[in-house]
Amino acid sequence: TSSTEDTKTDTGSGDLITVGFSQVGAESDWRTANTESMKSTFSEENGYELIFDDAQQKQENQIAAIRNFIQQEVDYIVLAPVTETGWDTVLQEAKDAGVPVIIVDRMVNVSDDSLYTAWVGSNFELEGKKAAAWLYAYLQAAGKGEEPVNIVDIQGTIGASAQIGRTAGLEAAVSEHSNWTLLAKVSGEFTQAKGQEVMESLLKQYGDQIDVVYCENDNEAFGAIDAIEAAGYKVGADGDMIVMSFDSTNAGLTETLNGKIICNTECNPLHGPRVQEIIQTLEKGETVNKQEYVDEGIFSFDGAVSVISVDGAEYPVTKVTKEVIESR
Ligand code: GYE
Repeated sequence: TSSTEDTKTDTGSGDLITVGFSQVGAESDWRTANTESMKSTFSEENGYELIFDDAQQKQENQIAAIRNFIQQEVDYIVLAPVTETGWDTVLQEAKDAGVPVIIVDRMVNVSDDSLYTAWVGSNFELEGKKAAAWLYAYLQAAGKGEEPVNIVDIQGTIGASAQIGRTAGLEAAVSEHSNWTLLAKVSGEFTQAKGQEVMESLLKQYGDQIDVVYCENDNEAFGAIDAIEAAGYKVGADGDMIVMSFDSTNAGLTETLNGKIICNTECNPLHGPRVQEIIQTLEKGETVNKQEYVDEGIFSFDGAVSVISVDGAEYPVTKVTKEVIESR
C-alpha cells in the first residue's frame, strides 16, 4: 500500500493552497532529488499545504491517491505518472470534481487532453537521440566507426515515457547504422538492484560480445558496473565494454568523471519551481502552456566529442570535471 503523509491537518490553514502530489516512488537518485524539489517548493512557508503520496512504483496506488486527493478537496493535483496509459478514468473523476491536474516528469497518454491542465518534463526521445548521436561521434573519433558494435539496452520501467523515449532514440540509431546490433533489451526498472541483476544475466548470455551497455538511468548503470566488474571485465574507454547512462545525478557524474560511465545524458529533476509557476499563473486566472520541455545537456568523461547533432540541431557536450559536478 502507499503511504500518505498528511503534512498538515490543522484547519487554520485557510489561505494555504492545498496540493496533492502523487509521486511514482523512490526508485532512483533522480526521484529523490525530484521529491526534494517538490517538498521544498510546496512548503507552508511558501504558502502551500502539501499532501505527498509515494506510490511505490504502482499505478493502482497512484489512482487511489488521486481519489483520496479529490475527496479531500485539494486545490490542485500534481501527478508524476509511473506509466503513460491507464489514466482516463481517474483523471475524468478529477475533472468532474473541478480539480485541476498538473502532470510532471513522465507524460500521460489520454484520449482527451482536457483531462489535464498542463504538463512539464523532459523530451525523453531527444535524450535518447542525443545519447546515440554521442555514441556515433565517439566511435568515429576513436577510429572505430566502421567496426561492429554490439549493444545491450537496460531499459527503464516499461511504459514510462522516460523508457519509451530513451529506447526509441537508441533503436532509431541502431536501424540507421548497419554495423550496430541491439543484442537485447531488458527492463532494469530504473533501480540499481534490478540493473545489476539484469546485467548479470546479460553477461551470462553474451559475455564479452557486449561492447556497449546503454542504461536508461544512473542507478541501473551503478548496478550494471558492479555486475560487469564482478564478472571480471573492465569498464571504460580502455576496457572491455563501455557504459552509457541518463540523469546526470551527482553520483552519476562522479562515475562519469572516473570514466566508468562514459557518457551521461542529463535529465533535470528540479520541477518544483516549474510546477509552482504553473499554479501561480492559474491562481491569477491566466492560461498556461499545455506542454513545456526542460532544457538539458549531455556530459562525457573526456572531451573527445565536443558537439553532437540531432535532427539538424547541434548540442554541446560538456566534459565532466570536479568543478562541473560541484557547480550543480
Ligand atoms: O530518469 C529515472 C527515474 O521519469 C525522468 O525516472 C524520470 C526517470 C529518471 O527513476 O532515474
